[in-house]
Amino acid sequence: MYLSPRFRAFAAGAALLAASAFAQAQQAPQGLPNVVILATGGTIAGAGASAVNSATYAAAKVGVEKLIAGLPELSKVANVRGEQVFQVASESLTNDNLLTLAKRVSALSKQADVDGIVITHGTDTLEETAYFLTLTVHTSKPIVVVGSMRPGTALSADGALNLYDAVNVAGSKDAAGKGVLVTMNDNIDSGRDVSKNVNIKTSAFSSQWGPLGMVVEGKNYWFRAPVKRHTMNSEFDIDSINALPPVEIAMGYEGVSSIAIDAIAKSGAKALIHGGTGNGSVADRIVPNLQKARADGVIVIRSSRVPDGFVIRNAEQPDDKYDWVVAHDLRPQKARILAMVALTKTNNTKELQRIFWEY
Ligand code: DAS
Repeated sequence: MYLSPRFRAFAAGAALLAASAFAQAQQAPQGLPNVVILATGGTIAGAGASAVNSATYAAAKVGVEKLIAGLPELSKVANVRGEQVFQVASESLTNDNLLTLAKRVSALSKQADVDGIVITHGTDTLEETAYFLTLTVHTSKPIVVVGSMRPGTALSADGALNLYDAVNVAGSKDAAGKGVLVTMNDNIDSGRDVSKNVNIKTSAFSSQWGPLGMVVEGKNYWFRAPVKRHTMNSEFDIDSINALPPVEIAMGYEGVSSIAIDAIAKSGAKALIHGGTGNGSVADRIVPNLQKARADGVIVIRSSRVPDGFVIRNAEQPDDKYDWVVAHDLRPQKARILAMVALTKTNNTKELQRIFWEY
């Protein structure tokens, strides 16, 4: 049968269109949640020289597209797309990086075509970013921060399963409204509570109050929910925060001097977190230095270097008398995050103490 060249061209074009529509349909199976992965660097994007290098490697080397391409299983659980926000080791992230990331998360969370967000992140400061996001991003959509303790090139690397879990949770309706979450080593932890407690094991992350649940083979198992204020119930909103006030940390230890406290007090810091011994104890000889810092307008917040428990107000020190704040169960690095956020709204110590009880 004779077909004119024009018809043949038309038929070929139509066939191409049909093929690409079919491929599109294959690529984005209907009914899957839309999950955006924001990549910032860290070990989960790391690479080592050999498979036995589980601890010696370069962080922040692998781009987000490669992370996604390296995990084809993701396409069965969500329609995933990636954005490379930074490519850094998390110990080097700055306050400005934190603001940029949180504002991007906030913007994406408002998009109707985004059901959940995953942030791949270095593990060193993951707990601080997760807490900052839970304090300031107004969404009930799942936001999941994830890292890995070993690079993808290592034997028994943990990044792939951590990322698979994170995308599963981020695409899960039952993960909504639980604040920012962290999926590491099969656990689902609260971004507020979780900390890195071991510097070289895949079981590094834990919360003293326990995980919220677990994710196993793509299914979430929940056992508790957060009680502290977060996300939609937070009085802080990243969309109206454009700078974070400087807050520094001084640790307590046997033989401590006032060098760090005096330097911080003179640095223009708006608050000083004291990571004290025991229940936030302060060596007698440096109490006057903290009192002077307070008199000069610096907010003094007592935390503890002891990982678990919580600082009891007016126990080790007369906080009412000195007009100091206690950090409740927050470790110094988390107390600093809350202090920076709180100080964007108030420097009233009674208000600040309320905020430390509630968040
Ligand atoms: N340097 C660490 C970081 O980027 C590597 C990691 O554990 O992710 O936090």
